[in-house]
Amino acid sequence: MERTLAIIKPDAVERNLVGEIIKRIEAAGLRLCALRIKHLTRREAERFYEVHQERPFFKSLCDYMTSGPIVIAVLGGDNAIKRWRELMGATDPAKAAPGTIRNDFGLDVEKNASHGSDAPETAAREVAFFFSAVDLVD
Ligand code: DAT
Ligand code: MG
Repeated sequence: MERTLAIIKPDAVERNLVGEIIKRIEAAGLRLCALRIKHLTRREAERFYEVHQERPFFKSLCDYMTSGPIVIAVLGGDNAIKRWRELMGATDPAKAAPGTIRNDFGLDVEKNASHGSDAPETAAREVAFFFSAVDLVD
C-alpha cells in the first residue's frame, strides 16, 4: 500500500466542498489514513512549499494557503499517489480533464481546490510534515 498527502485548499473549504471531495476519494477506493483541519501559519506554508521558493508565484501562493483553514489527509491504497493526482486533474483547472476535482471546483491555477504529493519521496516528506507515525492508521 502507498500513502500520499492530500490537502483541500482554502477556496474549497470556504465553499463547503470538503464533503464532496472526501466523497470522491472514498468512491475511488482510496482509504483515509489520517485527517485533520488546520489554519497554516506563514512559516508553515513557506516551509511546506519551499521547493517553489524561487518561483514568481511563491509569495502569492503562501498568502493564499494561509488565507483560511485547510483540510489535510493522508490517503492510502495501491498507487495512491498517481490515483489521487488523477482525481485532482492538472494544476490549472482550465487544463484539467472534465470530471476532475480541479476542473469541477478550481477557480484558477492558484486557487485550484486541492493538493497532492507528486512522487514517493515528496509524499513521505509531506505526510511527515503534518502527521506523526501514531496519527496514521493502516
Ligand atoms: P501541483 O499542485 O499540481 O503539484 P505545482 O507543484 O507545480 O502544482 O505547484 C504548486 C502550487 O503552486 C499549485 O497547486 C498552484 C501554485 N501554482 C503553480 N503554478 C502556478 C502559476 N503559474 N501561477 C500561480 N500559481 C501557481
Ligand atoms: Mg506539486
